[in-house]
Amino acid sequence: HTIKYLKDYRQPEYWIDSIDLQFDLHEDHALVKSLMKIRRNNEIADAQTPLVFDCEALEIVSVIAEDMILCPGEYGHENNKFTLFKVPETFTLEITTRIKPQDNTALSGLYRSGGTFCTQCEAEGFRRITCFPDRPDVMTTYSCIITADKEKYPVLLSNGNLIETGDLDHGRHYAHWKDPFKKPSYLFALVAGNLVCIEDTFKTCSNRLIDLRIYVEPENKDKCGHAMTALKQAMAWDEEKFGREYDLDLYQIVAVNDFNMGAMENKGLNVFNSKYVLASTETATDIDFMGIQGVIAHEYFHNWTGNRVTLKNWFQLSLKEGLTVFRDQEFTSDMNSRAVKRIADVRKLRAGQFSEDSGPMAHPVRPESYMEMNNFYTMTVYDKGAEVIRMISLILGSERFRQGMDLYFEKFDGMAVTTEDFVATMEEASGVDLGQFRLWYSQSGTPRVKMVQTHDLQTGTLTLNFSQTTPGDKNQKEKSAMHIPVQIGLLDKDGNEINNPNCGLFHLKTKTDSLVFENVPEKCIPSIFRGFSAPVKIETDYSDTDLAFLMARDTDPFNRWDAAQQLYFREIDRLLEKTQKKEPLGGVSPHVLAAFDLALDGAHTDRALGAKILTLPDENEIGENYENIDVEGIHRVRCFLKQGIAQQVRERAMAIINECASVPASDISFAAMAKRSLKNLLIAYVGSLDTPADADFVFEKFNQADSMTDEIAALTTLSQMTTDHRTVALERFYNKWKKDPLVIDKWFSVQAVARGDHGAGEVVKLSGHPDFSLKNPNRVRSLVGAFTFQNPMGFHTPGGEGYTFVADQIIALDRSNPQISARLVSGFNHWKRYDKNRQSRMQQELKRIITIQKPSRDVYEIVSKALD
Ligand code: HT7
Ligand code: ZN
Repeated sequence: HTIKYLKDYRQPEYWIDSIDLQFDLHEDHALVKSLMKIRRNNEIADAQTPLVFDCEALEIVSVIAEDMILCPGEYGHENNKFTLFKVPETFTLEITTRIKPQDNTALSGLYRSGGTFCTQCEAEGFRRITCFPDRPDVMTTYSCIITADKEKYPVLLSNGNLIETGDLDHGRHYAHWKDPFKKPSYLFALVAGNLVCIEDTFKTCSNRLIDLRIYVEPENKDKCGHAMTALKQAMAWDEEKFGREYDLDLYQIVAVNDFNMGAMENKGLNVFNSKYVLASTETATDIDFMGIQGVIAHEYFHNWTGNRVTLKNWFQLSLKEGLTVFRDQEFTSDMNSRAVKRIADVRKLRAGQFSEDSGPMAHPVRPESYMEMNNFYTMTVYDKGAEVIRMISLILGSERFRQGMDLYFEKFDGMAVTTEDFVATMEEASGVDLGQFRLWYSQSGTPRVKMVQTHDLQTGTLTLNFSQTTPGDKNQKEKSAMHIPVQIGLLDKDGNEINNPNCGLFHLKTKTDSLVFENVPEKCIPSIFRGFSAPVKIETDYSDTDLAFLMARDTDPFNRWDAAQQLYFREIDRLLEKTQKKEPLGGVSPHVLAAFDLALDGAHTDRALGAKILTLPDENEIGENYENIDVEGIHRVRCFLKQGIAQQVRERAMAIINECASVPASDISFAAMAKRSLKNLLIAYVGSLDTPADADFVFEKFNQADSMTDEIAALTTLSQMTTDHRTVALERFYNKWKKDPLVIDKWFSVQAVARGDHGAGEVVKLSGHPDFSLKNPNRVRSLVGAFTFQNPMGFHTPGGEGYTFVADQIIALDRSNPQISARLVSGFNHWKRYDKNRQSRMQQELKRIITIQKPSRDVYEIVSKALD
């Protein structure tokens, strides 16, 4: 398995000016004819330079160069490369390949999902369809003719515009598509199936009418409305906020059940995991509705950030992904609540990306090397990448940021470029120096920032002393100081903003620096990193009273939530120390209970934010604070804290639950979702008390639920209780929903994350359930993924049964779908942070995985880095 390095990047030796594809789809194979116009890149190649294309899992049927049939000896076909040894400066090449979509379990290239043929070409799937320079800097115009049986596959789709359709002999038919825009091969798509569509239109800012179509299986036709609304919202928002208009006359989305990721932004023909399209309030939760809105928008925004302006090479992945995540986060903030969206994103970043950044897979936002590109669709590239864009927009200010974006599109439309091109353009448009800021792209690891206050009440001088460090890792042993934007405000003792010239944006650029505020004669509290202005770990000298004050009074809603988190973390830490010393836990600190009580009052005015503030960090988020993770201790003290709070607020919680009960299931407005989230959070608190009366109460909520949000929330709470209602509810739920795969995924997940203290037995048993299958990625994620990543007690069972179970799944899955298999391996990445027993068991499983016969490149890369 070879490693590819950014420093080795060279331009392609041959350009492909156009490609005409013809697909003949049959039940047991597909024939792919590709006719290319090829031109030598004279900047780096000459007449001696062989033409080398990528190819994988292909049977080559024929090769014709300039109308001359070549025999096998005249071209090379080995080690996933197709070679022509000597070629003219320009020529045509026709290659016919035979592939087996029905046997393609990796879901990369052309494959079948149920009765539908579909493609997934990002990152390197096009080479599994035909021989081609499968790299994003080769941009080509595509035409595509599809022929197939008309009855089985009435719908034939590809990128761009439909040119012609017609009937053929033997019950077959064809469709001819042409995409006027040049694109890299990873954006090619084809779909053929028995699908129905819902249609709508969108009028653009220049009055062009765009046809919008969402294709699904016939039984799901009534579940596409929300996705269509989201698409139209996204199209309008991109015009308003970024001046970006859609460019083709047709925008198509297809939902498939078997998909490795969330969705794919193929030009004019997005292919989606059905999870991010289908929704009705009976079958989808509010979180699902939000997820659909975000992913539909994300893929739409790629049309400009990714498709029109694309990547020079895969090391630049964050150029499109970080930027597009930033754009979808801004969209969601504008459509719903900015504070709530920010909190959700930061929780994800802290739990997932910070942990990635401190483990064996740590890499910069712009990686320097990779073995398997699919392993680099990471939270660092996506979510830290989005944070980097957010910091640029903060440093430049929104107006100059917009000017920078306009210039970026103007300069690079139709080109394949780099993150450096992006940053340089931002500098050019704004005049701001981002020299040191570039480290955010090249240096891995999460910076730690410490803030210590000194306040001289006599002189009225408040000094905030900042220091920053980033721990060394394999990428860079010594880290340089970063340019860290710190958004700061000051609050007086009544919670009013103090107007001081030094409030606002502070640029921390050196290892230590101080910010001095004059004329602050009275006690005040600084509120720093407002809105989480930089993706760093923050340490402060706040007292518990300061945190409780910020939690109640900060004018920055994100920092109110963050203060609550810090308060919970401190309490957990205090309790954890007691458990480790085997001391009795006593009770929950009165100041924490008082702060919670106050927050419950505040939840009346903003329920969505209230629900976030009242949510305890989960066990993974807590574990992230410790170098050595005490699995049982964390579980125990978190339960203790939750129950302590529940006891205290039970009566008030009941009142709020009743108050929020009236919202109709069909109402998916943000206000209605907020009510449901607060209500269900409080039901979970009550349920944590686990008395028979509480069990009856939650069971009643389960039986009364008229939306999936309420139903799954009650089921989740019940499944963590000891009551017999648990079994009845799970069975009832299964029987009600057994025909709906997306709901049955939820049924598996609920059980996968519950009862960790009972060991891994239930999950092992569920993997033998007739509805469990390794063939469907959503199902694998819902059981094995949820267990591995969201059930620390179960996965880390001291006897090692959790590890063995997951390793068995990884090994089995690696033979069929390496991408999904490799994702699971990262559950073992932090093995060195556990006790000796767990360390040795996890290490043993990693070794077992890597010694199987021929592990895939995907799995090999993650395991070998974890073991290193
Ligand atoms: N750009 C898309 C990435 C993607 C993908 C990557 C590897 C393997 C399968 C995949 N499916 C989709 C999705 C996105 O970020 O929008
Ligand atoms: Zn994306």
